[in-house]
Amino acid sequence: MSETEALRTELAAALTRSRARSAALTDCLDEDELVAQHSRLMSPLIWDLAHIGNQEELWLVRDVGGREPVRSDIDELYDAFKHARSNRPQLPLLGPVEARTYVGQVRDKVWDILDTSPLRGNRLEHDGFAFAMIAQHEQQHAETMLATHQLRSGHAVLAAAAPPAPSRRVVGGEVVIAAGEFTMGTSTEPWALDNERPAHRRHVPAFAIDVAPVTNEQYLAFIADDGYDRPELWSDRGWAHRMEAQLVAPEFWERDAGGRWWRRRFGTMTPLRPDQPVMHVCYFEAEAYATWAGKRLPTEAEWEKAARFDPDTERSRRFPWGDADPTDSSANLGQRHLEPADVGAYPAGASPAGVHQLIGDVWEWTSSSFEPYPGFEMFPYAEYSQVFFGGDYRVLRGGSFGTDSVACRGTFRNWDHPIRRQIFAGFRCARDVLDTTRGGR
Ligand code: AVJ
Ligand code: FE
Repeated sequence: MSETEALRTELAAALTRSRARSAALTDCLDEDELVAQHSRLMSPLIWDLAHIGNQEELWLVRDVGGREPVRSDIDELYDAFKHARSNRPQLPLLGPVEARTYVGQVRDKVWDILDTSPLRGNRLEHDGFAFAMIAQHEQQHAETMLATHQLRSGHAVLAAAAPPAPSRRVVGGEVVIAAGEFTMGTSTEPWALDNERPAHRRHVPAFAIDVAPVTNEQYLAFIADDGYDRPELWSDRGWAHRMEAQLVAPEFWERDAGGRWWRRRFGTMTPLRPDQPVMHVCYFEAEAYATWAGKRLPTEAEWEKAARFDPDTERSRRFPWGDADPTDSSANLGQRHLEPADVGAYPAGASPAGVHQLIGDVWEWTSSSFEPYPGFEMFPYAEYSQVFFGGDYRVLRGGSFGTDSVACRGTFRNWDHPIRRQIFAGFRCARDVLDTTRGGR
């Protein structure tokens, strides 16, 4: 098989996998649940599905393929910038049957277009970028649909195997990353999105970073020490939000009469697992916990250096474990499990410095706002990244158990408002250290 044919096969596999997931997340619910508003923060699931098809039509059928529109009458309905999520249930959306027909018609044309694209030449087709961008888009919406599933009330409809048990004790550990430059971002990763580019050198002062994400048990100690009632632990904005939203624990946590904590997970109540990364906390809660622990959140550059920098070769890897794509033993990705694994469950995925579970399990809040890298070039559309730069967003890194590997790598950047808790986000802490090594400043 030629390299181009291997690439075509890989793109087809990514597109098939994303569609199987979108179908599984929508086929398991009745029509009324597909059109319902499960939360004002989310779209009806059936909006996500048709929006996935519409983006695929815009980029692959019309732009790459140069074909006639499948449906030009619905572009406006599925333009994410025309209608707020909370208003989408009121729109004259395609019904479940129509939406499924639509995405199927678009996909049929895409198979034909993928078969005939040279997968090189113009920038959109080069290395299959546009096809991979659409697979990433569908998987990002599938993760959003998974968050909608978590928000819906009613009986459980999703099932998956339990995550692997830990094989290392990593709670409470931290490692020091020496001061120095490293290469952040990428100019060579073929399917990296515009905000991950270009590769550039960054000097990062020495810092210490937690070996694992903060666990439920660690977070419980913060709650038990009145963390939610001590304004001095919170930023001004964080405290104002904590008061207004009456935050007392992570979202989906419930305490029974005996004082025992439970977590609602996709319609099932389960006892809180002590060594599992804490999840469904907003940025402000993460920040307050870090202050309580005598630490702080890592910057985005610190997170990426911990995840990618190999001190032996002084180069940045694609992933903490090296350049190979993720496998089932390196990271908890792809909704193989419906929750994060306990910390210490993926020793094969650790970085050279011994930092665990940077990829998969939970998205990790960083202290950085979402900004372009030096030399940023918008591609192929401003509404993916550019319009969000300078807004009220914090960067999240690393992906969750619900992130597909096509939309996850050491350079991948996610972002959300600092008050959001419905995403599968947790965090790890960092702190300043005095640098004693050569080259430190
Ligand atoms: C990168 C996850 C913030 O869901 O708003 C989906 C991804 N962009 N459709 C989002 C996205 C356009 C985006 N995030
Ligand atoms: Fe979208």
